[in-house]
Amino acid sequence: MVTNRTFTMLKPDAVEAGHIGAILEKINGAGFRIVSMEMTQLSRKDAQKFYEVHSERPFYGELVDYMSSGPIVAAILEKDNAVADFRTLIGATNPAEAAEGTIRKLYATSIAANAIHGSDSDENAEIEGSFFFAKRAQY
Ligand code: RTP
Ligand code: MG
Repeated sequence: MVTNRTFTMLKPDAVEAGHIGAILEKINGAGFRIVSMEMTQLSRKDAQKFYEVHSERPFYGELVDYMSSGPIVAAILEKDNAVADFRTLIGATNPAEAAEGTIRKLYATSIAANAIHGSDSDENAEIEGSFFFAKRAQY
């Protein structure tokens, strides 16, 4: 049985709206094990680095402002087929297009303030998890 990992962040809108508990229940209920977790706030520099891949996109400035605007919850999650299954659980980037029952359909307010991040590949899951948790133990 292959077990692997993905990385998530509950974004500032979801934390501010008090949805941490409900979202973590959805994540656990879908069979993900929380391996590491931290509530913190990104500096502008952290947000720029985390989303560097989007630095040429028109929404980059808005994304950096938003992601550094308040506390977030970062976590490493473990499950078979973690990356793909987690992307299914969170739903489409734009909540207006997200499937019923997905975290973004339930909790996102806009394409920018879309409640939650999920890694898009095994390679990025590793890079993003290390960005937050490299210096500490991963259980
Ligand atoms: P994420 O990386 O956060 O999991 O989201 P994603 O893969 O579904 O979407 P991606 O294309 O990687 O975009 C990253 C984040 O940028 C914001 N965004 N804003 N205003 C816009 O048109 C726009 N497009 C994307 C969203 O917060 C998106 O999650
Ligand atoms: Mg992405």
